[in-house]
Amino acid sequence: EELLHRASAIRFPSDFVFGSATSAYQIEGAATLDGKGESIWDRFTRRPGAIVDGTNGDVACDHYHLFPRDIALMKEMGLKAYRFSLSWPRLFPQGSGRLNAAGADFYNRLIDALLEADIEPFLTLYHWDLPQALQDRGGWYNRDTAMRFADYAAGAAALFGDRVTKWTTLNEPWTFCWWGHATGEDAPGLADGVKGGVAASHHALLAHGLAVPLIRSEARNAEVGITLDVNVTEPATDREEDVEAARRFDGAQNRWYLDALFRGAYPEDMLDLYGPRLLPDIRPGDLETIAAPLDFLGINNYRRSVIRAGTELAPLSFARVAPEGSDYSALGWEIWPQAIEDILVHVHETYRPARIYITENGMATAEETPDVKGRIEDVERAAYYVGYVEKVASAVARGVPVKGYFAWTLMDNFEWALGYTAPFGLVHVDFRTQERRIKWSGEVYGRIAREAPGR
Ligand code: PNW
Repeated sequence: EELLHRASAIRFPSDFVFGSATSAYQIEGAATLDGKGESIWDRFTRRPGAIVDGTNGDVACDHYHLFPRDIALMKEMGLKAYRFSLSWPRLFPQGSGRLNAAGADFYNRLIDALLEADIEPFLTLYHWDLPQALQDRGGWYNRDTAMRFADYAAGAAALFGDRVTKWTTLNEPWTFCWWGHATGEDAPGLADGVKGGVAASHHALLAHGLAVPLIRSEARNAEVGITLDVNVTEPATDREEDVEAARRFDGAQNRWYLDALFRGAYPEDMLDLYGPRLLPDIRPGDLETIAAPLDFLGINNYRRSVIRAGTELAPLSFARVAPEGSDYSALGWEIWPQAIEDILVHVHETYRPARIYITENGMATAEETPDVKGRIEDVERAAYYVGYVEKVASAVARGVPVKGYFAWTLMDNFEWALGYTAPFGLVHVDFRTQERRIKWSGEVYGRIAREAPGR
């Protein structure tokens, strides 16, 4: 097949790692077992209408019990790294204070099994499942949550830092701050507009900055980074109002985080746009804390953002445009492989992070069922991976220091507000039986993982 030929032609440096990514709430299940505390997603999924199919992550992929099988699948596909997150309330049911020993035991067994299988753990501390106990005290609106996160990070680094060297503080602050606090589509489900998104973002970034030096001092040889979902943003037309809307959107999603982390300052145009009425309590020294030097930047990229002037989230006042003639995933996300090369080159040239990992990239389809031969022939997803990985290779060839790539996601799982209706996996999961089977995309991606580095 043509796709397999293209997959086999991809070349990367020999130290480039291919892996897959997941997050705790989306796969673990065991939501109330062994002393785990409640998270904001446990709570939010109970809200009528919050999740399109009325489901939740109570069981999900039952990875809590089935992780040895999941590691065997990674091994079968030839993956060399695994990006996963810790459930904060599984370790600290109240958010801080008492450690739940059974939670620590679970992650110890997971990490040991990964190392045994020669798969490098890339650990993320926060992938959206805030302890509900902290939400009850204001969550990311409360500056104290940043201090609690720092305690949690130090605790986790002390527990696992003898074996884990790759540490990521937050996954996608833009997404969890804005979708959780501005639009309310994600937990904790607050629809407080721009003011909510910006306030949550500042405390999340502060949490990150406070955690960085603590992870370095508690873990051995730690490399510390953060993962952002940054998108190339293009105006839909060259009309002044669309160009301005695209600049505002880029300011909110990309520059707010990148400028703070890499330049120690929020972008002036965004400070002006938000003004005293919408800006949170930003204290002297906060930006210095946030701009703690990083070992790597994680980039999640799925699509590009084509933006025109509109009515969403005033005063950002934008609308998303779906360019004609493009292909779209089942979620209506534009498939545009060039976007991943463009964003890598742009971030490298503008901010010069020491190293970059693509920490997520992947594609949703409609729900899939095995054919008569028991196979899932997800050709579109396989083509998506080949197309995007080719563009990551071009970025490397252009001198961008990309050191690894993680497919989102290892296996079909709980896709947040979309429940189980939007599978992204390299591996199909039958949620009635917990049976797993590697899809065609998993075979193609496995070929890339095994063959592309160092040839
Ligand atoms: C990521 N967008 O979120 C998350 O990190 C994952 O947990 C999630 O399952 C995955 O992407 C797929 O949705 C995103 O609008 C949410 O482009 C939204 C976007 C991208 C990523």
